[in-house]
Amino acid sequence: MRVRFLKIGNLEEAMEELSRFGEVDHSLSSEFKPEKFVNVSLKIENVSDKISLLISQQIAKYLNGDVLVSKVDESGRRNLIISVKGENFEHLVNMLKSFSSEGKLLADKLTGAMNGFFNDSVVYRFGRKEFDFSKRTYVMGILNVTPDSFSDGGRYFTVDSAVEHAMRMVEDGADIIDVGGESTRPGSERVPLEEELRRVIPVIKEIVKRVDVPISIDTYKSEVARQALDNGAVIVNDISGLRFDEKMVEVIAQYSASVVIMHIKGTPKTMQENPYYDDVISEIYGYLLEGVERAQSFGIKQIIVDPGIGFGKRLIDNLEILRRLREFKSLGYPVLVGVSRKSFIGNVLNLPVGERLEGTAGAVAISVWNGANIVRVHDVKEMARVVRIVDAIKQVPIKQNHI
Ligand code: 7PM
Repeated sequence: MRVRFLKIGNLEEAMEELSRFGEVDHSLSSEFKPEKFVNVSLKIENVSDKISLLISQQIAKYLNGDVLVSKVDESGRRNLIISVKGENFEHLVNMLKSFSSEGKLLADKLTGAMNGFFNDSVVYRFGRKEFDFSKRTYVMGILNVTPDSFSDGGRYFTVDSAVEHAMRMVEDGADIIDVGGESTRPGSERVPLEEELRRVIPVIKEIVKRVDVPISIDTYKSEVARQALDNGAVIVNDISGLRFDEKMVEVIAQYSASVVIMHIKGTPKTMQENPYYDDVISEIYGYLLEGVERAQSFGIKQIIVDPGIGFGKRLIDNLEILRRLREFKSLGYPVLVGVSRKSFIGNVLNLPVGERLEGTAGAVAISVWNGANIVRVHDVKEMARVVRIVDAIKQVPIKQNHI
């Protein structure tokens, strides 16, 4: 006799396990359905009393699952945690759909969250290149064009050497080049607009001629974004998640560009002064959702979300975000993560920035394992290898040899 726990996280894994089970004795078994071996647990926040009651009753009576319902808050809303079998999740969604307009809205959100969490069925087009996030994880190479850049000591701030570095990163496996002219290091002062433009625009002009990967501009200033997009950049990487400059969202929409919406608590100058969260994942999730809705309302299609490692977070927050990264996939958009050489790695290993390659590799591996679609890194050659081995272990693309 032997006993072994099975780790079945999704339908593919359930199908694979059942396919090697051999012949089933149907007279003694439940109905043969792989969905039954996958459990879905999720949190539903801020729903009406009516919907809460409906879900609670349905789960208790028909769906053979579990449900936790909070007391109503001041505005008459409740939070729920539900846990149901895969197949019953579908029943719940269908039941909600036909209940009311609020039910239909929730049903759509549940379906979206389900798809985001369990698959990566998103394909984006950046310039001439197609990014199929179900196929593999992509690498964004960091090009700092700041004289005080902490990680390359300002070695790459002349146009020529910046371009050379960009080309080298592409050779090493970068799928995107992220150009930034303002250090957002904790405590750093803002760079004047003219200075930021002087740093990034000549570099962007030159690298779009020389490399064929998409260029993103790392800025929270709409004028920098506008000129970068005008000169060939196609993605705006906004560390403020569209909040520091109210014109940013319009500019991105105007150029039909893509956007990275990142979470930050506070501003780069103040963010590490005593950050605190009651519920770090929930707070970041809410912030990103607001940014996503803002972008959507302006017609922006290609949205990427990023929890913003190190931007107003304590060590334990950064570690929890990486451990629970997959939760952000319920937003339904590709997830980007930037862990490269960051101080949380220095804090764990007690090592200076020049000694964080292995720590970065570990954090990148965990990010990819937990669902990151793009990793933003300095050490492209090494991290592209890390990404490839983790993708292989994850079976991305999924092995299609069962059933
Ligand atoms: C000094 C300190 C310079 C820290 C630069 C940094 C992210 C980002 C940065 C990120 C996205 C760095 C950071 N980090 N954009 N820009 N996500 N989307 O380590 O994590 O490069 S700046």
